[in-house]
Amino acid sequence: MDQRFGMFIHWGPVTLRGTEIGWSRGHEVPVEDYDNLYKEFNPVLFDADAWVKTAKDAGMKYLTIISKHHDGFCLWPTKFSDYNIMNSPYKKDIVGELASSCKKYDIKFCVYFTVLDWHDPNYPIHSSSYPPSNDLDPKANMNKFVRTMENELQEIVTRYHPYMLWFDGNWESPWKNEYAVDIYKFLKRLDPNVIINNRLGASTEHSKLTSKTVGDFVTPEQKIGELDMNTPWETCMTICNQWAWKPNDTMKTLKQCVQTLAKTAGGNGSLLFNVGPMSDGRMEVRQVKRLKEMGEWLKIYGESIYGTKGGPFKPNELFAATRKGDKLYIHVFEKKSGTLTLPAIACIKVKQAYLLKGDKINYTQDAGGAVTLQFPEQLPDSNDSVIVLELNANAETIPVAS
Ligand code: FHN
Repeated sequence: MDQRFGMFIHWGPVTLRGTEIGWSRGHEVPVEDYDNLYKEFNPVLFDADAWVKTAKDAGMKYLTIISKHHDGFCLWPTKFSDYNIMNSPYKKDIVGELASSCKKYDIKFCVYFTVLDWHDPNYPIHSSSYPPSNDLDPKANMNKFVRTMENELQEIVTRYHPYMLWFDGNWESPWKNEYAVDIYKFLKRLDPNVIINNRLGASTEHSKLTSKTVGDFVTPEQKIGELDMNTPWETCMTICNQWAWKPNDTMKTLKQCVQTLAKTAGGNGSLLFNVGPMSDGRMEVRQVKRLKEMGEWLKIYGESIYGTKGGPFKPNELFAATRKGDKLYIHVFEKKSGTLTLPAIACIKVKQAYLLKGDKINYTQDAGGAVTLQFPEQLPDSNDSVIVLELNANAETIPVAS
């Protein structure tokens, strides 16, 4: 959770069509076509170091690569399915190359792994639909399917030693929580330190803990999670709209990107920000540029994100707050007027206030503890200017303001 910001990468042969990974199978792309795209998949411009360097320059601390998505195609040389990268013209271990590059650039290497697999004959559902189809294939065999899953996960954990495993596709009826509990224990036996998200347990609820949750943190999707000081959470979100690459897809502005990160950290959560590389192996230049711009912001303001806690104030359109030790960081998104009055922080005194890496800020604090900040004529950053309040106590102990 202290890492706060990671790269998510959705990629595969589907990028040859620019449609959504998994879900376009049997819809925009007929199944027969989709399942044979790997025979044309040859991303000769793929450069693992370039992808990892893009993450590093963005200020990201971890990277999560799709090893297998709902379409069943494996981006690593697995012994347990012929439907893998070594049977494509490309014939290189994408997952392995990214694992080595992450090590080289000190980026924590993480792996996405789908539970459901519409391509595997032993998984009873073979078509992408939501709500899921109830037409279960009687010839399928879930026990064999779960064993294949264990074998493939053993390959991934013992070969690439992922820091975190990001499961997904846990909402269809063939998947039972018993399988999830067994797999969770199996993985923690393989590597007690591996972190596992909450999409292993059989559930459609991703944003909060439930009695059936199997995993270590919750995963709101395409929205910023609620402020929560107890349950670890990580929002996953696309820098464009589609998870896999789509030509001319709408890309988020720098203000949207920076404020999404700050509001996520302000909610005490982390952001897993998704990029969909192209079929030739390159990430779009405009997306790399946008990520670099986020990195420029973090070079100045990173102290107010990495290793901080969220709160005590709820993030909103005007500001969010993060905290570490005796420092409270106010992320100012918009200057509606010349001042900003914060909810009262009882019995705690503000010793001084200043722009992070900048000038002093004038402020008053009333008897009830409410602080009013005097904004300078011009705020240094129109996307998010950070004001530091040094307190006479540990900011992390302040209860969340109701
Ligand atoms: O179906 C997937 C989708 O393709 C994508 O992988 C996202 C990423 O979190 N998860 C699922 C939708 O909830």
